[in-house]
Amino acid sequence: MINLLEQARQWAKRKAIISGSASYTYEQLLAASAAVASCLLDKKEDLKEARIAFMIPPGFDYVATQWGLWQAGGIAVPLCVQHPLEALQYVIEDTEAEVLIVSSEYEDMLKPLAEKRGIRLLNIEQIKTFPKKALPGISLERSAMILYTSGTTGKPKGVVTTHANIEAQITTLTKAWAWHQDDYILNILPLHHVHGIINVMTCALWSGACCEFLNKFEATKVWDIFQSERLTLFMAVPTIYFKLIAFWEQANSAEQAGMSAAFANMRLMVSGSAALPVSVLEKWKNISGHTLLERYGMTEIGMALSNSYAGERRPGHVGLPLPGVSLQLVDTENKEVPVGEQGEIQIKGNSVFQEYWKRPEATKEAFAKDWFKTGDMAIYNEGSYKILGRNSVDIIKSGGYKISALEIEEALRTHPDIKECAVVGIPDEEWGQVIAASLICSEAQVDFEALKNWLKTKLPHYKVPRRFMIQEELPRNTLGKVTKKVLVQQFQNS
Ligand code: MLC
Ligand code: AMP
Repeated sequence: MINLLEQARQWAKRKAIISGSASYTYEQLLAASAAVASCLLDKKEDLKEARIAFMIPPGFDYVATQWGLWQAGGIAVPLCVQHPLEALQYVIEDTEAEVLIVSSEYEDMLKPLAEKRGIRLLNIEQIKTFPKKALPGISLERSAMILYTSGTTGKPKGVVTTHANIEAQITTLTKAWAWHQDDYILNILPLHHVHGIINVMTCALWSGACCEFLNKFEATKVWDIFQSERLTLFMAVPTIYFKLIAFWEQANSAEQAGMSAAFANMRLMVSGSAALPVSVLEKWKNISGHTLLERYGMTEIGMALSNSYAGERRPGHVGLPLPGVSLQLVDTENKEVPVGEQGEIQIKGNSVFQEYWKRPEATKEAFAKDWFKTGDMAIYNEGSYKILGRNSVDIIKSGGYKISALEIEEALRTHPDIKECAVVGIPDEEWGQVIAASLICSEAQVDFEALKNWLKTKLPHYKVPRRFMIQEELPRNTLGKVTKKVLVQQFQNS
């Protein structure tokens, strides 16, 4: 039984979703999702974990689709609404999606692909009023969702979570952060990653709260909504707080005073998905009066560490394991490190994902016995953990998105003018890291703008390097940790 839907029945008449000028109750959500489920089932009794990909902007239709396919026994594969066709195709093909649900604006783009691959294409407008039929019972052990994440090897991998995993991820957060039915949150995050899907949208809907959606982050719109004083919670990546601060700073002093007075009803503001610079935490405190609650998580595990809701929120730290999450720090030999020494974070608990989709070897490698190896380094420091960065320089986090340096290098090496290259993330207060590429070229002159445009066609789902450096020769073992660190230094000094 999917308890999220059971929960929703008790809030039937309450407002669940606001998008634009439209508002929807839990009752409407339940009805539309049952219709979606009925249409998906067609003559079947259970979709038996068929992958249902969907490309729908944040809002009512997105949730009706997600809840609908879950009730029919499908696995949710949310597609990024900003991705171009090539990137969508990778996800659709890798998951072997059987059905593709779209909102009207994406139908033309996806129709040829659906036809070519024999995928059933449905428009959400046409299915959300479908006559209701009997729906199967879905046990919590069944797979529920596949989200894509980059690693140090190969193409992005699909992270499969079960209904039980998702429920564990939600319930630990709703308790720790005291969610209740009178809460009101704004979602400005993309809905193909856990931060937006679980922490914001699903925690709200589990709690009987209201979730308002904006299609895309815009500082001016978010400040307007803050000033309406309807929010009680807000969650974002550090880059977004940086941009909200920049917007406040360019306002005149009367406007600034008005903006800063907007937080009386706000009870919690959270930051995560990347390290929160202490400077951003402090500026935000001066502007809003709120000390951001920083927490640490990952697609594979949901949220693992959180500063305290009611107690101390220590700058530069991510607090303690959430209830139900076990954590250990280990050395390179997989032995627990003594307290106060740094080690890799390993996580165990019901919130930990089931497997990488169709990649048994990668799944096996990701675990040490039953501990998931996060690849993040941390240290325990007087009652709180501090994240020290990743143990691989090849994973870049930029704007809260995970990016594989190796994937960009592989693409760059296919360019006729590039003989060798190395890609690194360089520290940046706004983006966390910005991508930089060090190149050995066969031509003395390289047109970086042309190169960027070329790269966009090769890596349509990625942000491309912002900075380039031409080298005579790259340090030996450039792909190893030490020499990539040298490159980072060179970029920082240049
Ligand atoms: C965009 N730009 C960048 C950039 N991204 N520049 C450098 N580095 C980057 N990473 C540039 C663009 O090229 C463009 O410049 C300008 O910024 C505006 O681009 P945009 O795409 O419109 O950006 P914007 O909408 O402002 O997006 C910024 C953002 C977005 C922060 C809102 O990146 C975002 O939504 N991030 C959230 C990702 C997220 O949810 N992660 C959670 C993963 S789950 P120009 O010059 O072309 O105009 C996870 C687990 C956990 O991590 O713990 O939560
Ligand atoms: P993703 O794979 O996109 O889910 O990103 C997860 C990664 O984001 C983690 O492995 C960390 O490297 C990083 N991350 C998430 N939260 C934090 C945080 N509060 N501080 C530092 N890094 C974080």
